[in-house]
Amino acid sequence: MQINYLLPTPGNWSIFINAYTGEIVNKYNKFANVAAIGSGKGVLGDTKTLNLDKVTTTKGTSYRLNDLTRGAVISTYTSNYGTRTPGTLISSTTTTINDPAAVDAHYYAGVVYDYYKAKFNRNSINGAGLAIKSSVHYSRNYVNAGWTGTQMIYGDGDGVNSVALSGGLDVIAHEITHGVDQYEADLVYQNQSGALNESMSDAFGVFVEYYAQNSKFDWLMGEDIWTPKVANDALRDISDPTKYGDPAHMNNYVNTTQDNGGVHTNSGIPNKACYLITSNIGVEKAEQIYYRALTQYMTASTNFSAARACLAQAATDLYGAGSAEVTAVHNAFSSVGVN
Ligand SMILES: [Ca+2]
Ligand SMILES: [Ca+2]
Ligand SMILES: [Zn+2]
Repeated sequence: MQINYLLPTPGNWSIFINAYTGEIVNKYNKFANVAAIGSGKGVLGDTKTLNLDKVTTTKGTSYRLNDLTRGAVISTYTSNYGTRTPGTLISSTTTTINDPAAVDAHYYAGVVYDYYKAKFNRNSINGAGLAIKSSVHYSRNYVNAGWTGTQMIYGDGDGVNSVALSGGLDVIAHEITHGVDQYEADLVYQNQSGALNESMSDAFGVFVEYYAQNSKFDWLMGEDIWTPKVANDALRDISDPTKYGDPAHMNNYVNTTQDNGGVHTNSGIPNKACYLITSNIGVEKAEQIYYRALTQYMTASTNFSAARACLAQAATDLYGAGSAEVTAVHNAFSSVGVN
């Protein structure tokens, strides 16, 4: 199974997910669970209200990271510093959840669910209420996050390069968008289609933060979790990919076999186009164009040039042929050398 990561991984290996599902037999399954409210501190120390469920058994009451309030159940597990997924559903004997990485993974998954529902009337990752599962404490000192094909995984970081990766809303939006992509265009995670896959995830990372964290809007990926001792940096800059060594024009396209053909590098080219389009017509039109292109026009093999055509067609559908929005798409791709 191919895992779509937030960051390049050393080498080019694909992880084969063990056939063992990690599902723990629910020893409470004779007992009904009901929705409950709790709270906990996130990775950056802020307190968040959490949707939990409550189960009472002969052994007592427990509150679990199962959000029953949305059109899809959102569940947050721990891999317990190993690599099994999903691992163990996180629970507490009180309504306080003392696990910052889990608090943010759970809360932000809800925010991203709400974004896709509010903006596009999409019910979860597959558009049909697919359960949203996340596993935190994946491996040890792990500086990455991923979409495994069925769920999200989040490392705790190493404390130097990053803190726990679920602390970034854009990171979680990025990973969930890999899931959305899988059920829509299903862009092959290699070369140009792979870089486009990465770019779509970065774009929705920006769009989701605009929706939910408007007062601290930015064009950066991962600024909240990256290098805790270094201020004002990030993993990537959508507005200026070259700031972190990524190309922003086809003249600088990187031909490599690393990182599935540089999917986290060459994403800078469509990222720059996304920045140019969005800064021209605004997030609220850009996100509609991007979503329509991803769900109606892009296919597994869409490359940068085809992406331009898909986005232009989506803009034509939404705003009319010859509209300023269509022109914005064409001008942006022309300026990054994609015709
Ligand atoms: Ca950001
Ligand atoms: Ca930093
Ligand atoms: Zn990714």
